Amino acid sequence: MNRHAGQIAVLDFEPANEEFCEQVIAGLSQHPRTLPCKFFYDETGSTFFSKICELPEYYITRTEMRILRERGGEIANAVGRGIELIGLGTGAGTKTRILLDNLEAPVAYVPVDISREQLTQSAIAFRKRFPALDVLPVCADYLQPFDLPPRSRVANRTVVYFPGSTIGNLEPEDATDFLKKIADMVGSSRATLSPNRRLYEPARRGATMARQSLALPDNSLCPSPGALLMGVDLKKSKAILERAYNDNAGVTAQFNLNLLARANRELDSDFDLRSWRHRAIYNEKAGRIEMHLVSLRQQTVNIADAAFSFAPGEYIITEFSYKYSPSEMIALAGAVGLRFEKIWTDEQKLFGLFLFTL
Ligand code: AVI
Repeated sequence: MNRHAGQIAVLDFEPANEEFCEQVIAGLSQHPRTLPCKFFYDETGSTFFSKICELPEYYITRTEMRILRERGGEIANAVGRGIELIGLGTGAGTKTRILLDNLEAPVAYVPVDISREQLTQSAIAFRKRFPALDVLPVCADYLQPFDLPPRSRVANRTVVYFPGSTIGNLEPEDATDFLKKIADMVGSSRATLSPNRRLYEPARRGATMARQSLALPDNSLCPSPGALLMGVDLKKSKAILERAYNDNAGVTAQFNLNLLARANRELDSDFDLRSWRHRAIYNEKAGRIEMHLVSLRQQTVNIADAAFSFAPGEYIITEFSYKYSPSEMIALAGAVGLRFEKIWTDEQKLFGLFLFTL
């Protein structure tokens, strides 16, 4: 469905409310209990996340932006001219704007994000700033199948930009599957003019079907192989990491607790927010930050027709944020056929921007 917001047509695959309810109940029925981190990003949660990105302790966003600013010319050279850029989870678009400022004659920008309000606002701003660019927003959970909007111009290459180390929020096996889907997506980019090509459904087959239905010979479109530009938080000391997820101002705690507040707003639930505490620890063995919500007392929470009892100290896992060394990430992407081209990092090696091609 296409929804028009002002002058912007948003291709709409926003998850329904039932999905939230089902996944909350399923996650709380497991042991250890979990809540999916993708539900952090309603309007309130997205605002908290924007604040997190500005915190002195949270170096991730700032460092990626600095790399983009300082190495933007080199990055633009490496990805090439006349590309179409598909941004996955690009949010307010601050980083993508720096990238696009550096790119030579990009033809289209397709931001894909779950937060409709932010997506629409940023699409309006991008149209103003880049009048020659086709800005084609898609509201979707990009981990699920979604269609790409029809593009009117042929690009030299399809490049996926996956910023912010969101790859770290997936379990390594899911990260591998997701990278495979991206590889399929950029690999099938020769059919780039095909409208409504469904992504992530046996993508190889999808690409073949698109070629057949358009009767396109191989190599007819998008002559360069696709590429992935991905921001990844690198492994570092426990102290730096735990500080980043336990900020002094308590914004990350508010962001975490908003998940329960959102359930109360949108589902028939009765979480008492004063009875839960935010906690973030670095699990060195697993190489991940774990965010928890810890129950401060014995309590029962009702959600729709279900009831869940929590003992004092019992916790809900709300997010994993995996950290990778460069070699670990190169191996992960290599396993699905993505060839490592280059990494740009800051001087402290906090963060890496990786370029992979097919
Ligand atoms: C979006 N994602 C990469 C963030 C992270 O660092 O894992 C989400 C976040 N959670 C707490 N602070 C930031």
